Amino acid sequence: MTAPLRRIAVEEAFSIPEVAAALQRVARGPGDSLDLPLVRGIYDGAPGYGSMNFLEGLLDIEGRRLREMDEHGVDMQVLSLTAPGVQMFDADTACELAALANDRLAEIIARHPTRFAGLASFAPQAPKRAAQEIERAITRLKLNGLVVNSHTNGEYLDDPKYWPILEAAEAHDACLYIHPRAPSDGLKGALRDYGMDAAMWGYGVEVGTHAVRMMVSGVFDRFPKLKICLGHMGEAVHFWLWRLNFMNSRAQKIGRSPKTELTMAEYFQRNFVITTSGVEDPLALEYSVKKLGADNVLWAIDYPYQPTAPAVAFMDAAPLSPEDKAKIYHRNAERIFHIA
Ligand code: VNL
Ligand code: MN
Repeated sequence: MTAPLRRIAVEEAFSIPEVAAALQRVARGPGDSLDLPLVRGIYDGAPGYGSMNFLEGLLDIEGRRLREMDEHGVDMQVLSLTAPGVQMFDADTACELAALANDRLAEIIARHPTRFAGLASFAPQAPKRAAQEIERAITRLKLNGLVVNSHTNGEYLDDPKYWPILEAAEAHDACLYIHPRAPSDGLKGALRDYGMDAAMWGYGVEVGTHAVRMMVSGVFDRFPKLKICLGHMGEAVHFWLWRLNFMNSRAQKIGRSPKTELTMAEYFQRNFVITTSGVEDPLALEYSVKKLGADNVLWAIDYPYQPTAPAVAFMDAAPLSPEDKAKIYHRNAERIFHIA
């Protein structure tokens, strides 16, 4: 028997009491954002979500979480402030809480440098201040990358007003994890019913749409070195590349899509990596590795929303070469997120 591979899980959610309290205020406020059912459930005890104890799992980082990591042989979690992050707050509150969350994250990592790494939060509501926070978080706090929870007030990162964020991410070689939140008001109509708002379907529609907007708009011609990470087996975008290519080149010819330097498949290959969070399907993994290459797939659990044991069992059992498994379990994470 060879020694077990180092296991680095890269989409692992946490929170801090100050952000949880601010989300409780959002939960008690008005509005009909599709994020509210989950926010009310987790942060204000509305029936349903409460029974799953997510809040305790999000807040207890150095106790319960480390014990579960030890129990299942998870060497490291790359932590990110849980969705919707700071993106439902006013700009000033969002900037303040993003910085506070980043400071706490850096403190946790300093106490457990072999067990935790972290992705920095920022407030897209204030793009210039967000770019400054990105710089601070990467250069001073030494965080490992960035997280954004998809849309902000119904807007997406292809919008030029957000380009200071993309510019800062690219300049600091900070991979931007586009994590889900519920679909924006523009998308939500058919997704309000039957629990389709959240992880079952709505999250993938939201983030997949976000990724396609960025590819089709030509943002990657402007920021060719920008790296985007998509969870949940790429939110299925790469299952769609053939059709995206075909129809986008047709749309470019007839003037419906902007001209781009590369094809959609080339952007996906150059500018994206994906993770296995919450999709423990061997066939989906096999397709992903064949389509994108083993260098572009990273392992994740999606703690505390997904149980750890099956995520480990899934990757342990995956029919991959030892070389490819090492890439997916840890080497790609070390490269993409600058982990020693
Ligand atoms: C869920 C899953 C929620 C993964 C998440 O963030 C997440 C969920 C709020 O099952 O509700 O990252
Ligand atoms: Mn997640």
